[in-house]
Amino acid sequence: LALIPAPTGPAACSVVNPPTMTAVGPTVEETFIMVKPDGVVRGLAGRILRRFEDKGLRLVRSKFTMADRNILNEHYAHIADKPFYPEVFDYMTSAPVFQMVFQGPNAVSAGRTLLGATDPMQAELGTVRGDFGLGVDKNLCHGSDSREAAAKEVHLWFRDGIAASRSGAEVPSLERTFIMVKPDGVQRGLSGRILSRFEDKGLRLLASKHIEKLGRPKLDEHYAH
Ligand code: IDP
Ligand code: MG
Repeated sequence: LALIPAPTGPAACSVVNPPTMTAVGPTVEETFIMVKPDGVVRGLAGRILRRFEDKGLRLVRSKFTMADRNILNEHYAHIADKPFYPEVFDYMTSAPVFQMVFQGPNAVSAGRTLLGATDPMQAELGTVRGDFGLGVDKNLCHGSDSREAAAKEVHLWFRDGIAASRSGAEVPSLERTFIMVKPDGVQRGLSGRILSRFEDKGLRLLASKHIEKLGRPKLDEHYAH
């Protein structure tokens, strides 16, 4: 402790006369994050979700679905005239996507930082793309790049609510099981860790939804026994 210089100047004054906390501080934002088909197929949805929860962002919506083709075209309107867009479209519709909305201070830029650069070969290690990807054609995850884009994307992908969505990837001969992360797990930001345990075991996610508050009738039926 003796080695740490004593604070001087304005910082020292603030100890005596602390500034009020209300006027400053980052704004709470929402951002739209989507695990792309390569991330889903490789069983990385939970690990990716976990990184956002570990950062302190709060999961407020999610669904697991095949991307609607029309919405996808709207979502990627800014690259629709690029020569690589047909490839992007085929990739994005090749398997289900896992879509999420996170809330938190500076959620948009925090989300972009967690993702890393668009090209995984340029992305820093420690980021989702840097750690898990090898090429720009399969970069694992989407994240809104501005508050405006986030508002637009949340509206685009969630305007129909969070109806139970099916991936269309079911294999009838295989068994299915129903897993529910309970409120304490969700509130403590453990959804990603729990989901990744199932994916790591080799089980495939087939459907998912985030329910803000369970209704009594549904609960009564679930716990009828
Ligand atoms: P972003 O996802 O990092 O915001 P954008 O420039 O918005 O990057 O591009 C949207 C998506 O288009 C990228 O995430 C990637 O999947 C795809 N993409 C971008 N550039 C290329 C490319 O040169 N070849 C193939 N796909 C690309
Ligand atoms: Mg973008």
